[in-house]
Amino acid sequence: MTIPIQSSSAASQETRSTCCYCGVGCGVIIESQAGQITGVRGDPHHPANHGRLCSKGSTLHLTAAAHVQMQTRLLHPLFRKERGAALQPLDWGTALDTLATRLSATREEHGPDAIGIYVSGQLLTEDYYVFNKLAKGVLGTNNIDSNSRLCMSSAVAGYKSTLGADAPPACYEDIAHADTIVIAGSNLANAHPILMRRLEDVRNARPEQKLIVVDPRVSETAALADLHLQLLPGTDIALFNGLLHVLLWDGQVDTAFINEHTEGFAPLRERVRDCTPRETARITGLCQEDILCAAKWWGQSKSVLSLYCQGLNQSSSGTANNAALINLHLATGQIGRPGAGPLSLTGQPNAMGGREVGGMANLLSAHRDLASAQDRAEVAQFWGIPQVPARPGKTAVEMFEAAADGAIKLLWIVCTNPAHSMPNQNLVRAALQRAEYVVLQEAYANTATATYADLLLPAATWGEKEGTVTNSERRISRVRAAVLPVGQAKPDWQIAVDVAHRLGAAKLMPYTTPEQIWLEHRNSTRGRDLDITGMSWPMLDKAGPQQWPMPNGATSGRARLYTDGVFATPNGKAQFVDTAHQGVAEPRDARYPFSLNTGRLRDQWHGMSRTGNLGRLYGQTNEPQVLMHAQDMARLGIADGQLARLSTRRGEQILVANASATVAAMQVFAPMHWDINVLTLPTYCPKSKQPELKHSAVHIEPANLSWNLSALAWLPAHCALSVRHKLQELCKPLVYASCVPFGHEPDALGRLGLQLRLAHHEPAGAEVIDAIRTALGLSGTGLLQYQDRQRGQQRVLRIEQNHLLAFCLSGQFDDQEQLRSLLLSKQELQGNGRTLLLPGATPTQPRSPQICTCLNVSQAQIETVLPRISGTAAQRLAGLQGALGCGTQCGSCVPQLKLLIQTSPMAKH
Ligand SMILES: Nc1nc2c(c(=O)[nH]1)N[C@H]1C(S)=C(S)[C@@H](COP(=O)(O)OP(=O)(O)OC[C@H]3O[C@@H](n4cnc5c(=O)[nH]c(N)nc54)[C@H](O)[C@@H]3O)O[C@H]1N2
Ligand SMILES: Nc1nc2c(c(=O)[nH]1)N[C@H]1C(S)=C(S)[C@@H](COP(=O)(O)OP(=O)(O)OC[C@H]3O[C@@H](n4cnc5c(=O)[nH]c(N)nc54)[C@H](O)[C@@H]3O)O[C@H]1N2
Ligand code: SF4
Ligand SMILES: [Mo]
Repeated sequence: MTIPIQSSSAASQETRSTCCYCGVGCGVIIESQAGQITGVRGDPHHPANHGRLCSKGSTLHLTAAAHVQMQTRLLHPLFRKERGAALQPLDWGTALDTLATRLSATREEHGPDAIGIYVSGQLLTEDYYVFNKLAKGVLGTNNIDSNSRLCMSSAVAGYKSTLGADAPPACYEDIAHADTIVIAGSNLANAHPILMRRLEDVRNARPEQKLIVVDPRVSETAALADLHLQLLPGTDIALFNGLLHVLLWDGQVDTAFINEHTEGFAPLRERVRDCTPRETARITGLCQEDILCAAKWWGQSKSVLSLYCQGLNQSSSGTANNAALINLHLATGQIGRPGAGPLSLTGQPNAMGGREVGGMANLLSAHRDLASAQDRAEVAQFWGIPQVPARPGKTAVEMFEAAADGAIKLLWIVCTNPAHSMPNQNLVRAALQRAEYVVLQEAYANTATATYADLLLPAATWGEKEGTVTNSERRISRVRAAVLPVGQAKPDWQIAVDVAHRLGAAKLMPYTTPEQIWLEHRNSTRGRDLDITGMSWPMLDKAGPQQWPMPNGATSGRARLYTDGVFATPNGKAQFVDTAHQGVAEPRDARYPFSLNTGRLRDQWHGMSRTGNLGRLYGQTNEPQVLMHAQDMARLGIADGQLARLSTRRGEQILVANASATVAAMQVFAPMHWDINVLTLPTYCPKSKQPELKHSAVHIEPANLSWNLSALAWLPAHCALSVRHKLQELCKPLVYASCVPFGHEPDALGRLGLQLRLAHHEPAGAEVIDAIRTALGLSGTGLLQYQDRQRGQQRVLRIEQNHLLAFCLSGQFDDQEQLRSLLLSKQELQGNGRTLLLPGATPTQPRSPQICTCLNVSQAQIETVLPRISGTAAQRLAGLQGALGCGTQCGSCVPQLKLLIQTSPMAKH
């Protein structure tokens, strides 16, 4: 089947590409007109999504709207004369010369290992390939690591230590074939929504399929499980070993498979001898019946598929967590067949591609190992250089530790935001400050890391770049440019090549197109487990995405690996790993009695540089938040929505506390999209060096801040995001400051909303408050104002044509809800609005979270309609969809709709 790559009519053009968010790797069709992206829809021919997109993918074009780009993108190179000085523009030639000179000087003075390059699983394979070659082949250092260290390195180490190669053996189709699906430490509903849609389809078609979810939290995914194993944090190995114990006891292991295709079972069998259901229940906090039930379903199913992600990976025993789950598959022969296997979900769109080209401190091209002299020699020969350095490179956490110690002098950060996403931020920020030269290659202008950069290089991004990515099921898709990069932005590979040329390495980097880079990468895979010598660039263009391996002569890629029972180890046998329960690195104690878990929201992406520019993507959660058990909040005297102070051994942060039945007592959950990594722990798994971002011990108390400010305003969309940035900078010194957009922008009047909430120990200075009011259109004439010195309150409103346009309350108040809902609803005011100035005006309902992003349907609306809809859960869902339209567009909110249906009774007649 030939799929047109690009089609155009006189007015508009369509370009096939790939979504730049998660590792599902959905195909998109980008619509553009006159060099501007105007729309996006799912590619019906793409095998990952068959035309569907989630709430993030389906709003990609809005993030590329001209007014958003102009206010948020990095448009040309910038530099700082000295630390703390303002950024100034410079031309590309000077920027590249400066960087090349700095690199050479650092290498000369301190040796190549004084340079650290920190890259990202969001780079395309070709970008990644060039950066890896630049570090290891040109600069002569292995100090190149990736944010994949925070994400997939435990999965890599888990696969290699058991199956022999870093290759997920199953594929998405297996979701449809499996009799039992085990989702462990993955919140599929939020983090891989289109796979969740596939799973929902299967559950509708085959209700007998069993779903087990292993998660300490009632995540959106766990809530839909047939069996939710709500274990204590960090006890997965105990659970998996306990399941193996029961399977052995019940004679449900596959002895023939173990004998023929594996090694190392005896010590593991010995290990799990004591892992009785009772002991397992004691460690995991689960009840024995649930453990026995899970073992029964696993043992009696023809096919078991497991899907897993950061709940297993981000752990000080991350590699062992992965191996313990893979052990179960090997012991029961649940691998290499349709519907069976351990399928690690990749987080970022191209974490897989990065692993393929060896873009980490311990890896080399085409799944080679830096520790192996033979692999190093092969790569050196392939590149035509005398040698690849043997000294191990520094992994992410080690790299920032070395910069904080002064050993690494120059940091080149590409397509990641370490001042947000690395654990133990106080150390990371000290490292960025101490490093002599920090280069940030970014698509967006205002990320947390930009504050520390001496040189900012503007990168082209989604919609503007050409290359390839590989998704979670080993499928390589083309990424295509629909428009030219904004401003002076350049593709990442191009920037690396330009610098290499200035370092005298033009011969090693002769590339002028991504295709040339991909061809070199392809050749490096010849004879390796990920051999793609049977693919070609025109084939990817004509026949669409392909799975690896696909060696020369093959007519298609392989959907499943190890179907013949031969594994990627030297003797072809898979290895059991003797995994022992270790628990979390920082257990709770009397001083830090809560366990802090972190993870993802459905509509936001990491540091929010892209998703955070759309008002509609804050509909679900619009403030830096921590979810707590209601009883814990009551005991600590924290009311719902109040600010709480969280502190760990490393730092403290103020967050809005919200009561939630999804977290167990003494456990709390904070979305990773806000600045919470001042709290988290850098301790890492000794094998994978992946840090334990999911668990730290935390103390919580009411924040008790006496001064507050709450402001909302409708602003012209062409300036609202710039105002937001200005406010964020202005309010940085305050202990709590949050400023986010709201609304389906731009509205009919071309406006976007901004919401500001501040809190501090003492009143902010008059000049700060004046600046805030000016930025929000609350200065000058035509305002309504009220000051109550006694109660320390100030209220300012702007009303135009009988509509509330903006308000700001400061001091002590607790009655902003009425103003809020008036402003959000754009209702016409009765009278002149003066009554709105009075404190304690009529209380109204608090804000109801938005559930459906596409159609802007709130939880309150759903809860009003639901009691009137009767029938089975499926009928009520259909009724709800019919009544309000929610969940009928991208479907990302369907898991939440199901939850609301579960908890909402039908009206009695
Ligand atoms: N919307 C959205 N989607 C994304 C991303 C995003 O930023 N936003 N990021 C992408 C990336 S890079 C990644 S890596 C993936 C991450 O995808 P996931 O790993 O699915 O997402 P998380 O929310 O980080 O964590 C998953 C779950 O692990 C659970 N967990 C915590 N501790 C434990 C434990 O000890 N054991 C077990 N079994 N579970 C535990 C958490 O409660 C959480 O529900 O998402 C990708 N998709
Ligand atoms: N507490 C806690 N912390 C975590 C996690 C957690 O679960 N809990 N998860 C960890 C995980 S799994 C991950 S993957 C990391 C993610 O952490 P980061 O990598 O820091 O996350 P992003 O915000 O996606 O950063 C990518 C940056 O690249 C920029 N960008 C986008 N496109 C391009 C491009 O084409 N070129 C260039 N040069 N730049 C571009 C974006 O603007 C963005 O700022 O966070 C980790 N941190
Ligand atoms: S599931 Fe959503 S975020 Fe992930 S690739 Fe598909 S559309 Fe993009
Ligand atoms: Mo990730």
